[in-house]
Amino acid sequence: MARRALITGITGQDGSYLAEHLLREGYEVWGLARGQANPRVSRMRKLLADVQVVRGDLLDQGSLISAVERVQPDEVYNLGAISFVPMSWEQAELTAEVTGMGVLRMLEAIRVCSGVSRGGPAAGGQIRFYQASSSEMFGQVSETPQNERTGFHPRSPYGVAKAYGHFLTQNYRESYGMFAVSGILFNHESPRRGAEFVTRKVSLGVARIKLGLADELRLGNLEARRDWGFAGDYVRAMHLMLQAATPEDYVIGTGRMKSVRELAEAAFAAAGLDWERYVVTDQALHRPAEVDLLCADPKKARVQLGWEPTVSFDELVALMVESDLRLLSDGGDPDQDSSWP
Ligand code: NAP
Ligand code: F7E
Repeated sequence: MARRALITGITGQDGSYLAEHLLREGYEVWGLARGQANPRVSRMRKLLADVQVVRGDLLDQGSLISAVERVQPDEVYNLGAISFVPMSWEQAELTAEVTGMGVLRMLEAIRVCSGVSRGGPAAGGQIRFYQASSSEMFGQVSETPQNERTGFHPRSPYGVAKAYGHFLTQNYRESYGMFAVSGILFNHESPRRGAEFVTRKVSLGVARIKLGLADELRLGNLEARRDWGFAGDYVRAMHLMLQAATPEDYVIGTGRMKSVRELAEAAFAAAGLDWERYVVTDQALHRPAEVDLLCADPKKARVQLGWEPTVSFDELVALMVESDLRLLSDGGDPDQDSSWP
């Protein structure tokens, strides 16, 4: 019988790549989707016709229990979150509820449905759980590169909520013997990235300028440095973590970092343009507390999981710019679900 996976955050970037990967691996894939008439669900269904949808919301404990009871998954991937860092200052409480407490609700749904009791011995249960932890937990970094033992100093309500979910996942592993792991993933991008994140904002900006639809691109802090990889590579790591013999947490990244300035330079160059003619910096796009740099040490994942990234920074930037040039030339509307500047 096919193994069954339940993915929260199925309408997001990672949800779509992970679903494709698991379908290729022969899984029966279920996506948890929220809302009564969520337009992202119908778009997801067009892209991923073989994914089955179960209704549920990370804010609603009962809905998660019902989803786990209905799907009877072998593996649960908790990718659902409010994931845009600036939004976490504007809606800090909601971010805590979805991105932080949502992890507790999902773990409780699994614990209850697996019959793992509070007082009894650490029996574990059969359902394997993946939590989408983030390099934003490192925040103001204490060492570079960052590995599984590096301490956390989150710099946003988002980073704080992710740290709660991370420690809780560890705690359920230690308290109940559950196979519950966190992937501490560094920034990963693709043509399916939300238009509010900087890589996609840049690739769309370049495409608009190239096609004569805009004449400038407004950005915030050009000096911030990130370790950017390709989302398609990173979802393979999520799956590998749940196939391991023992439940452990892993850092996933490329081990190379670039600045936002270098990102802009590479993206404009990919379209034959000089970035300095078009990029305008805007103080309003700076964050109340910035994460200056993030750079992964993915050695543990390479050695223990055999995981390696396959797409370089330059290849990633080129593929995003090419994709957005095609999308806009064909009259596509990438901003339909993004109201961020
Ligand atoms: P994304 O594109 O922003 O997707 C977020 C998903 O969460 C969407 O499907 C959204 O569904 C869902 N969601 C929001 N609120 C929800 C709620 N109350 N209940 C259930 N689902 C809800 O994020 P992503 O880039 O794919 O990232 C996936 C996960 O990895 C997130 O947890 C993110 O924080 C984490 N992460 C991402 C990166 C990265 O670089 N991409 C790095 C480290 C960690 P709707 O369509 O209903 O809004
Ligand atoms: O910003 C700077 C900004 O919004 C990257 C999420 O997936 O990865 C992501 O979080 C950097 C920051 O991603 C603009 O200040 C400059 O330093 O693309 P971003 P993020 O905040 O790193 C982590 C790992 C996650 O877990 C998150 O869910 O770029 N920057 N100018 C800008 N950023 C944006 N968005 N827009 C600008 O105009």
